[in-house]
Amino acid sequence: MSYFKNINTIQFEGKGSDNPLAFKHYDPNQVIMGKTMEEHLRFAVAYWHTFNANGTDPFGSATMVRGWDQYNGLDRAKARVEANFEFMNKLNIPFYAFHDVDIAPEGETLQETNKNLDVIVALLKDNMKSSGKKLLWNTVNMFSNPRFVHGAGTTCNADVYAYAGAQLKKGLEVGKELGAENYVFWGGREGYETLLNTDMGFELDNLARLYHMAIAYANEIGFDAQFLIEPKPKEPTKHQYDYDAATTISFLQKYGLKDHFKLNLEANHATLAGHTFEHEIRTAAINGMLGSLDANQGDLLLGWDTDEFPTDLYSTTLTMFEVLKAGGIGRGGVNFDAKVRRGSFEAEDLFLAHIAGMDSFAWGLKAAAKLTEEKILDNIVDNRYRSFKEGIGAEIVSGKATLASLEQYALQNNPIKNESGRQERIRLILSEVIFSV
Ligand code: XUL
Ligand code: CO
Repeated sequence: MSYFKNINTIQFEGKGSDNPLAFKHYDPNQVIMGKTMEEHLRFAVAYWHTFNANGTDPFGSATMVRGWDQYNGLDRAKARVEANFEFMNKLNIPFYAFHDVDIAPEGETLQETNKNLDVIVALLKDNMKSSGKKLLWNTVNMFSNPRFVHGAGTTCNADVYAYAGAQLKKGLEVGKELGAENYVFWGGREGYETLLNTDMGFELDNLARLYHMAIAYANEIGFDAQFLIEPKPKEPTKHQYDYDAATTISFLQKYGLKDHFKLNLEANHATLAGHTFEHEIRTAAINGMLGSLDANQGDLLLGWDTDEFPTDLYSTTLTMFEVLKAGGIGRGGVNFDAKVRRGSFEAEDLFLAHIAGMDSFAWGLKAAAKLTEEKILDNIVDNRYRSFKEGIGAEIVSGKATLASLEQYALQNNPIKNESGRQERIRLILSEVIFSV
């Protein structure tokens, strides 16, 4: 059965094309800096936004009725599997990502839930085999069900903690069964509302215990996916523990977990934390912690996670510049953790939105490659720090300098001269590069 009958396979037609259902920039086979675009970008479809979301918001009900909505329960779950592979095939997207509850309905008991998962995982596995599509990552949703009202790994209720452990165990088994490249932890309810009723230190100790158990179990079953933590500063909790890349890295370091994890960074989470996406990526990269990307964008006028498809070329360019600088995304990918707007309710919009995201990232990649190959920003940065290449600067970098030698130098170096950072000029150069590719 086809769920997107009126849509044909989306082809690369190039910049001259006026076909909305074609790529203008994403040419999977185009080689850039020694790798194809497909290898650089490793795009993934986010199951939850594309096959589960229906346009509901806090003020209104669903606006989107999809082909699979004619079914219920496990039948609908099976229909979504079919739709997922048709969608990936038609868009030529190699990866997908899901939460356990996205792919199979929760039962009345853990036993029933796991049975439902087994049915769908077997179906996914068959489809992956015949289509060659891969799982970028899976995760378990330990935030939607009311049992997680006080958290999962950071709950005050040991029975809930035990349930979370059981759910996580199954998630790791599912990941292994489907050969997931990564396994993601996003702690939606791992945070708190008020210290008046919260033992923060104890909650963090417990969260670390859960991660240690996950590492032990993955080793035991031979699940070799890269573990990723996805930082977010708030929403749904007020103070989320994995606030941003830096906070998450220090947590991992404190608990002896750093070697077992990398980060899954999301653009809109970065902006909620008061950072740019490129800041978060650079922070991860300089600590050897860049894992994968959740690609989306927020709205400057709204203070919550709007999960829009990424179309801001300055952001996609700087994102891909950071990725190239870090030597690539490795086992990670560019996962569209993004949803069509409530008013974009037609099935065709799912395609148009992914095309917009993929073309924007491909465009960004081309611009980033030009910035990198022509050393446009590198030359600017190198020149800016040139005082550390010789004289007193070289002594500082080599470790020869002492406070006394710095004082001796400073005493005879008067006046000190600074140079302009030329930010405005550089921004215009960036615009020129983006619109030249
Ligand atoms: C929530 C979010 C999640 C994670 C996976 O803001 O980004 O969808 O990516 O749980
Ligand atoms: Co995300």
